[in-house]
Amino acid sequence: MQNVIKGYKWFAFILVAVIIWGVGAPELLGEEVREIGKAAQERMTQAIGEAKEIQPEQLNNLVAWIPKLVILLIVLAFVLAGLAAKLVDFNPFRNVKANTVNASLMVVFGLLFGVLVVYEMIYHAPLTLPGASSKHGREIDILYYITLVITGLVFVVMQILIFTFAYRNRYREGRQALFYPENHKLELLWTIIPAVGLACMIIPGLKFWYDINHPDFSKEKPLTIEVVGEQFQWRFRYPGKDGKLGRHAFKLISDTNPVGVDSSDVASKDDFTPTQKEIHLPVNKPVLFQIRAKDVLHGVYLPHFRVNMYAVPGMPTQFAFIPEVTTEEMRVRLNNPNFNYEMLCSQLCGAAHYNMRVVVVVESEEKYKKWLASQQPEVPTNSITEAKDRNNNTNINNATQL
Ligand SMILES: [Cu+2]
Repeated sequence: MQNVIKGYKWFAFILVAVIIWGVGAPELLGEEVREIGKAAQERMTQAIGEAKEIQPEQLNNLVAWIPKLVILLIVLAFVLAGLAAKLVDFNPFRNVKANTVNASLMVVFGLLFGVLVVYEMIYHAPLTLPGASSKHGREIDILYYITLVITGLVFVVMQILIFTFAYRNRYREGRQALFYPENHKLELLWTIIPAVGLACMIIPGLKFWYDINHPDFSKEKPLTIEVVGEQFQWRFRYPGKDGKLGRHAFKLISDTNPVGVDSSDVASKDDFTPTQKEIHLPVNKPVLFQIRAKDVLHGVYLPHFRVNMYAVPGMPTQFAFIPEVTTEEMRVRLNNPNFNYEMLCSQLCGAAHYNMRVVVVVESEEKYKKWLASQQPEVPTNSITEAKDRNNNTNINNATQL
């Protein structure tokens, strides 16, 4: 009782202090604060004027506020009831065993949580990616399922143990915790079991990742495509009939030569950039993306093929893969006539990051050849020699491959 009154005294003191500060502070702080205060007052008067003519949508906004107000009122009611109960020294929970109630609630929470996990896995399953459409992608899917099974098992077992122990070992009078300093068998167990689990995930991961990064091109030469990321689009360069991409140098980059192609290299003469915002790939042929970036970090991301590789300014990267399912086959498989493979940027590279989306068409050899025939080679106007003259820069050759 005494404490409650004491608390109110403090509350009254703070309230008075705030009022005095609110009234007095502008005087103390001077002209500037008075100006701000005046502007705020004007805005408020204006807002009140506008609020007088309530439009239907504003009425809807007001209606949307009702649940929040109700919640606020309930909270206030609880606070007031709590204060009142304290004042008259009334406690309805006096005879309730709080530890037992909390332990039981913990079990209820655990069960609800479990139901929610299962529901979530079923409800959002259709939003996950379909099976991989590339050779190495199927290996990545295997890794994914190994990890999912191991971590899933650990998750379920651990949750059951956590909630069971929270209930079983709740506080009860007269029971004391057991002092149990060491048990070598137990320590061995909880070291070896996680180690085996981790090894099952990491060893195949190392093997698959090595294979992905060391593709075997001895049997078949890959189709090499240059991918250049910039804010905010991807630029592609296909080799022409010679199958070779011409040299490039970042110092050659200009308005008319956006990826810095060296036109003095014969191999660059027949290179082309796809005319539409889509790239075409032949099915079952190895493709090698040679990746670079002009400005910031981007990420070459083709989720259906399980391809994801950084595009880093000043550091060329690459990714090789074999698309195995054509767009047409995928449309039938997913029963979705509008399905398209797509390539995205996996790094939040700036305001128009979303713009870095390109349709990827995987098609049969014949269709791919037809598409190739429809593309025009484009030769940029400047070459290394011209740039040398222009910049009078002798180091330009050193920069050729960056
Ligand atoms: Cu980007």
